[in-house]
Amino acid sequence: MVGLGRTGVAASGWLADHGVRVYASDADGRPELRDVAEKLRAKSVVVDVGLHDLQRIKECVAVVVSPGVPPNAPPIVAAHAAGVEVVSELDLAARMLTDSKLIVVTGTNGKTTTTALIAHLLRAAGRSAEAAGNIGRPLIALADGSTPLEWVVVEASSFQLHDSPSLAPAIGVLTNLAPDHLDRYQSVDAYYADKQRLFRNATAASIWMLNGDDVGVLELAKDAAGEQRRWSTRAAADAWWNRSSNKMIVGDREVADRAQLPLLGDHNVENALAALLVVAAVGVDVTAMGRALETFSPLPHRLERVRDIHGVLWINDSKATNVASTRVALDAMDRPFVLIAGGQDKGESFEPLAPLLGNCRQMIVYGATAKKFQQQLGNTVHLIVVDSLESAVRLGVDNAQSGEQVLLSPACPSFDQFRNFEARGDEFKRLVGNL
Ligand code: UMA
Repeated sequence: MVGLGRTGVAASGWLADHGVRVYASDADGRPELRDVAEKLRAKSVVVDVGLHDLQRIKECVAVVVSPGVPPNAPPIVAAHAAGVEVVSELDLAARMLTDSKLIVVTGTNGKTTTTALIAHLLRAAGRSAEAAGNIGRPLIALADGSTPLEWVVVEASSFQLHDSPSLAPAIGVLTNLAPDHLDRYQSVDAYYADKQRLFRNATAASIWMLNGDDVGVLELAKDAAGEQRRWSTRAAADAWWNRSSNKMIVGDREVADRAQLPLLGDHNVENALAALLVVAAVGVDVTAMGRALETFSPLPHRLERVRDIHGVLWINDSKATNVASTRVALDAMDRPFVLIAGGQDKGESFEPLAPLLGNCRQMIVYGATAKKFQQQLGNTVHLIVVDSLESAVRLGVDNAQSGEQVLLSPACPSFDQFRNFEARGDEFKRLVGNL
């Protein structure tokens, strides 16, 4: 097992519990890995923290790779050179979940909400269903030998798809495509090529749900075997949003009113249409799904309303780790706002944000990309550079006026100052909670 984050711990533990001899290692020597190592050693896993023993890795029968470990990392290069099969934890788990049908959701943005919505709607319809994968719960956790689920809804990142040769979704969903992860991929095309691996085991029985408004999505899917259905927020499609009546429609049925969806931003209508298309394909009566949409709880860190303080609404969108995701958030702002952004540089240009900053009264930037924001957007918007998220929140309090919003939507990964986007969002909520 290469990498000992959430995935590595779950997969190593599962394999050891099932009688497999496991060597697990993590290049990082951070203190919390010592506890992790002790727990795994108690299951007879051989563990190295702070190094990968490449010789051992070359002698393994297979390597399970964590999503955050890039293909050019020394342990992966060594495994390939020695002819050792390299698979993702997702692939390992999918091979074990033979009694469940898989719904696999990928795309640049919207995949977590769509995944959670599908599982929620299926459960509301009385089906047994759970969500797992990139959403934060390793898929292997569902292969625990208990009563098999009818449906497993898997959020798959491009990193996970890269090493998942046996993943064969009954239903696959592609939400949208935009440049992302350019710190890991040499080109946008290489990133899209990993997304296209969703279709690699397509058969005539496969069903693909596609964003009909995204030409890149349609292009990527065009040669995939199976049936293709589309959703649209612009024109009639298999599922679509009729803006004049404000209804979401599946086939010839009006399923719900836009107002029944308890989520900020019209991009969430797209996510809801995708989810409705999926449950309709499963055979659920979609006319009952309007009520089910109403009971969906918004996910943390995605346009999450945090608090209203003296008429100023604070919104946590820490999950926005790329420009496309922040564009979606800006599009959802319906009143003047202060924007907080910044973080690690993953090579993207911030200029595509400019056309959406008309209502932005002030932009506060921090972190490794602060100067880059200033260079690229300093002439478009009133922009202030600060040293930390905490300083940004303090400045936001001083400057936001009643009737406005303060939005944290960083457009960057968090790793320059935080463990991950969840830690960044939690810190934002803590700071806002203390105001
Ligand atoms: N490491 C090595 N050697 C290396 C490089 C890294 O040992 O050469 C180690 C790191 O020190 C780290 C581990 O490998 O300890 C990598 O772990 P990981 O980053 O894969 O983290 P996990 O905790 O296993 O989380 C992963 C996903 N993380 C990533 O894809 C970066 C989580 O997605 C996912 O929820 C989890 O598996 C459960 O399936 C997070 C994410 O940011 C949410 N995903 C990206 C996104 O949504 O944009 C793709």
